[in-house]
Amino acid sequence: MPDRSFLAWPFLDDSHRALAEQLEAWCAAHLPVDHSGVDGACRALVAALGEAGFLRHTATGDGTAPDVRTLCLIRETLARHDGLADFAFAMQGLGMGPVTLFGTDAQRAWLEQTRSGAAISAFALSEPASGSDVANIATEARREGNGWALDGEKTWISNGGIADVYTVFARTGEGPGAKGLSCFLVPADTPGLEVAERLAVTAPHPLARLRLNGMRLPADALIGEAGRGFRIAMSVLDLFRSTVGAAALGFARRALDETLGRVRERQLFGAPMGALQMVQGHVADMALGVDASALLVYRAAWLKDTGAARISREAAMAKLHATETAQKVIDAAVQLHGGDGVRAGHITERLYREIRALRIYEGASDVQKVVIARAAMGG
Ligand code: COS
Repeated sequence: MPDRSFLAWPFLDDSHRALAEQLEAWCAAHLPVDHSGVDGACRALVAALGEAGFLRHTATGDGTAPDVRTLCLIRETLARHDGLADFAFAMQGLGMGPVTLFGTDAQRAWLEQTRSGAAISAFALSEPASGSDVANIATEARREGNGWALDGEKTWISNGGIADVYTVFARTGEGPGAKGLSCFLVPADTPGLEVAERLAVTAPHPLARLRLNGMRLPADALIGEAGRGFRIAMSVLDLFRSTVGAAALGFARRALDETLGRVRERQLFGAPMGALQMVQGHVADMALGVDASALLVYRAAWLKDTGAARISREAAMAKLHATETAQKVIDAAVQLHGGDGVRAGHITERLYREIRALRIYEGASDVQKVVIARAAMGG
């Protein structure tokens, strides 16, 4: 059983502690699922998480931000049990993030569906030539008649191919670079929206490159104001970046927990492995890394929940530290499991594959360093 002492920290309150108990019991009964068909597994996970009521925490439905500590707690718990369950949960929040924070009442009607598990959502920001450099988005949205026509390409879109609804960022040209972007709500059956390619990655999940081919949208598809798309994207990422750190924290806790079992049971040189100081050194580094990540993740989440206007710096620190540390913790777990650590299907081998992408998506570690350095230098 992983260390749960963090639940007593002052960043969390009794509602979080009750939710942690409820979710732990649900995970023990339902996870992990079979990952052999990721589309079907994700659809089933969204439906199950919706039915159990957990997806209602991905958005509020009244224009306010969701409780970030709740998102973090759910993500770290799901990730500890099954990375695909964490993915299915998280994308419902990220995909609908622009609608949750900036949508009209009519647009927010979609939230009833994504919060119940009746619809799957996706966040379409990245492009082949614009991943870290969001201000460089090339997809174009032109005003046409009463609405918009969009042309371009989006890639690395999680849930691409299985989503029922997308939030899509495009250049509308009110100003140069970051000042000329807008965000749109796009049902998956919109003519001109095509899945150009499904993408296979280290830890498989639904992922696609999308082509927008003269895609027509009505005027009311615009989310927030035209020209505010960059700020919308950054506000959504500010909210969800600490939750990526939370998922990494869940993977790291699982790796530590598996390692503690291993070093207690495995005999080496006539004694349990854990008696060796070399092994204790690894265990100490892993435990310290996990706690430091948890402190940064729940600090960022608590700040947002208690009214901070912007948490770019704290969310960047949480994501950077938790994902980089989880990679090291999991690597140590693989090492201490010897041959089993790299055996296909072993929990440590799975964690080793699961963690890698988290250092890249929703802002690569390098981008988080830019955000932190700019904040530290006051600009
Ligand atoms: N909230 C609100 N506004 C923000 C903001 C935030 N978190 N971050 C920046 N802005 C505003 C800035 O204040 C600035 O406004 P003014 O022009 O009025 O001064 C404007 O947006 C442009 O900001 P900035 O100059 O910092 O933009 P850059 O082009 O330098 O980009 C980075 C900054 C690199 C941090 C940004 O592009 C980024 O986060 N990239 C990673 C994207 C990412 O996560 N991709 C993954 C896709 S989702 S899986």
